[in-house]
Amino acid sequence: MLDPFTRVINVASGDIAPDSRLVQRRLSDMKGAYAADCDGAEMVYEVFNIDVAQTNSELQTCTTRLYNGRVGNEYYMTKGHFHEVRDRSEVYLTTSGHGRLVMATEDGRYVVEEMRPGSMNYIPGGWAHRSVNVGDEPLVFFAAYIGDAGHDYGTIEDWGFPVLVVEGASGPEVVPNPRYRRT
Ligand code: S6P
Ligand code: ZN
Repeated sequence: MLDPFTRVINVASGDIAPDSRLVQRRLSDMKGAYAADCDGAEMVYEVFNIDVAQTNSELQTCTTRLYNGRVGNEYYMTKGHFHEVRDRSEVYLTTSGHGRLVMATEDGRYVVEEMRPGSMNYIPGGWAHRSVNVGDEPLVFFAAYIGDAGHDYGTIEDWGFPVLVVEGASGPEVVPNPRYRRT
């Protein structure tokens, strides 16, 4: 049995003290995610994980710091994934910045929700999810999900999401993804 514990989250930066496991995604890790080519060492996002046993009796928790920027007209975003165990749900709480949460089912339905400080986004089982930073500062959010969920990145790498969030003439626009399921 796990002993209770406490961590302190910097809600502005997403940093977790005293310790966490850091995953970093740079432009070079995002090849194929955008319509335009991307490469290089520039950081796109960082995930600070609090590791517990990956069982359905525990909750995995983490923060994500998604930087602001664009590749072509597409905003910086996370890779996005289904949970490997498809029916595992998740909640996000945004603590800083401004984003969109793109969610999609395997049969092509999609929902796009706002992410602002204080927004709690509930991601039901079966919905793939990707966060997009549409603001001009880092987007920071806390996530909690069922411990044995796992991550299926391959399906999204193959299919993409049904819609993209792009910079339009007067701000962010949600447009159909011309590459959806064309692999
Ligand atoms: C985990 C949760 C988030 C993401 C993180 C990075 O289930 O949805 O912590 O892992 O925002 O996104 P991605 O798609 O690279 O895992
Ligand atoms: Zn997830």
